Amino acid sequence: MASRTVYRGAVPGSLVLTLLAGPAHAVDRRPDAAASTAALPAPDTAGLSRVLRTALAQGAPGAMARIDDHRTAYDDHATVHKATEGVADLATAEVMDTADRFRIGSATKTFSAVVLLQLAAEGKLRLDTSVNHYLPGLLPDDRITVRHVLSHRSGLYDYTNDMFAKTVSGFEAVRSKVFTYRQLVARSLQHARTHAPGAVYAYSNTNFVVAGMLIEKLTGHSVRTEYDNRIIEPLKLRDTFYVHPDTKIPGRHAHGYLTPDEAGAALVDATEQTVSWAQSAGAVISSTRDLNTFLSALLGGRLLPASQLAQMERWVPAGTAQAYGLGLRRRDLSCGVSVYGHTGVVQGFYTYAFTTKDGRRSLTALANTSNNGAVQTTMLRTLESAFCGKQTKTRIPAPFPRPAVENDLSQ
Ligand code: REY
Repeated sequence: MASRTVYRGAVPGSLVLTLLAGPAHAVDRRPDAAASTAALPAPDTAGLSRVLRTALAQGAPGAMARIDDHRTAYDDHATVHKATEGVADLATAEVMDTADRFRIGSATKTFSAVVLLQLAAEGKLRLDTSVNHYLPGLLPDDRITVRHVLSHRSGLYDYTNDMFAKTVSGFEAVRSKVFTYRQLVARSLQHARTHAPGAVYAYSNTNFVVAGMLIEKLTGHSVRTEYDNRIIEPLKLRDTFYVHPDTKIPGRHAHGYLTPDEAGAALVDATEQTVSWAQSAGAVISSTRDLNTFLSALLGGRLLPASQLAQMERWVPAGTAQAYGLGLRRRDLSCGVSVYGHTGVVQGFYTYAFTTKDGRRSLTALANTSNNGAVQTTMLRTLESAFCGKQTKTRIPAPFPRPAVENDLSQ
């Protein structure tokens, strides 16, 4: 993708200049373990295929990955690596194809965060203001801010924990339901909050239901309209849709197969569902190409002014070798490279979508099953193949300078 500005909001003058400069002149604001994609080893494409085959051996009907590698900022035509294994549809034996669309689950959260950060750039939203200022009376604690919600530090219980305590019956109970955002928040509020506002990171879908409510309140439009106008149309993402509450994936797509909790039980075709239980937290449909384009544009500075992207990259610790910003996850790989994006889990689909600091090398990988921990762990290794290249033997990663993790959780 060319270094074209697509952000169309009202950005203060100096920020417009930064945006117009595009990725070729974008300035890294802080030290990073691998700021330049030129320094990355070539992707290990044979290793990538081996990882996908392992996912099949562990129970995924199919798996695929696409790497878009823009080696320099001036390189409009990326080198594309595609890998596929197995089938997109068990009934027809149609083989998996990287053009197949699929449900991206929580990678949706990055879309929601981008919309809100554009609204912040337009002066319509302040990150450190109480959610209740914008949505009076919604939450039981005025101290919960927009920033807490976008960084999973609100303490709002994740209502999907009890919704999907039983995997298949929980799914069947909601697959054709249409929820309002308020109904989902109400389910969360039946439980005590998990911690005080701002205290720690605790992943919860409730946060990005609140994000969807904020988008609709501040714009007067549905999240679908805002995703379309601010992201999908400007980036020409032809495989990306928000069709809620429609249940079908438009056009060519992979079927998703949910793994039951009972060992040996047959996979459940979960492709068709409203995804109303997730909406702005997880209901977007996309493709490997579009997710790579989206993340490349985001990290390349073409969706947000630099100051808003910097807010998105204020990290809080979020588990081993990872940190969370605002709707954006950072993963620290064994070779010393950090990558930025999101994972997604929706019934039948595991998604990994990550890009480099400069947005020039992106990977999206999908397995068309879920509720299978072995497959989920295996698919994480696609990141190592894509960004760390060939590694001769398994090694204990040496310590390397990581990008800063924010320890000041006070705000
Ligand atoms: C919901 C359960 C997962 C998935 C979830 N997804 O919160 C959001 C995300 C949108 O982070 C389901 N697991 C499965 C179970 C476990 O039902 N009992 O694995 O498909 O992407």
